[in-house]
Amino acid sequence: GKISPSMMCVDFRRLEESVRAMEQAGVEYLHFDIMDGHFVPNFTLGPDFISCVREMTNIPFDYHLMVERPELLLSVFDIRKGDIVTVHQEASIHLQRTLQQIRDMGARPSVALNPATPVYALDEVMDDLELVLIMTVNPGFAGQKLVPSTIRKIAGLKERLRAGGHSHVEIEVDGNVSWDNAAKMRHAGADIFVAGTSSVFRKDEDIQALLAKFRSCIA
Ligand code: S6P
Ligand code: MG
Repeated sequence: GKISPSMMCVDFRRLEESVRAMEQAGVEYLHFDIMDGHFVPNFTLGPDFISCVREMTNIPFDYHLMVERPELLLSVFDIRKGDIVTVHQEASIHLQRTLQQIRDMGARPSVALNPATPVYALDEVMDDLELVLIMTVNPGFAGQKLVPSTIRKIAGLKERLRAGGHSHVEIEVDGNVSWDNAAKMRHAGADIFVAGTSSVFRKDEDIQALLAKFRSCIA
């Protein structure tokens, strides 16, 4: 499995040293939660912060847009070849066109599903995406508890991808990916794991040691 640490959980006073620790641990992506106060009742990271991290590292970015009409905001971010750009199915009216726009930017198109959104909502865009992000909590905040039905949902998606000839599509999981939940999600078929306060971001604990432990949970 691949690791994508959630940057909204970083101690911002220690941003640069945290990024170095993630480099040392060989994380595959950095996960940026972008919230607009409309699609979700919270505000988080914006383009200036993200560009600042871009100057520190070459780790590919994993943009998670929890915003209404994400297609109108793609141009404000420094999106590079190989980055993941995830938009929510529930927030995108012209989803196919938005995924095409992301692909045209050289990035990896991805769609997120809230816990209440069924996987069949993606049937008509399967050829347009490279990843599906299964939200295992309702989006908006770090530190929430798993919605249990989402574990079954991961397994259901895995099977649907296989049956439809889309096995190359990766499954990312986001929300309460604790040590225990990570193992369950791995078993259900997840490929990319967002690490947050449930695992690697803990006050006064060594992030590098926690990342190594996380890696072993998803191996
Ligand atoms: C939630 C957001 C997530 C959180 C992550 C935090 O809306 O999309 O990426 O940052 O879930 O991890 P945890 O372990 O605190 O749930
Ligand atoms: Mg997220």
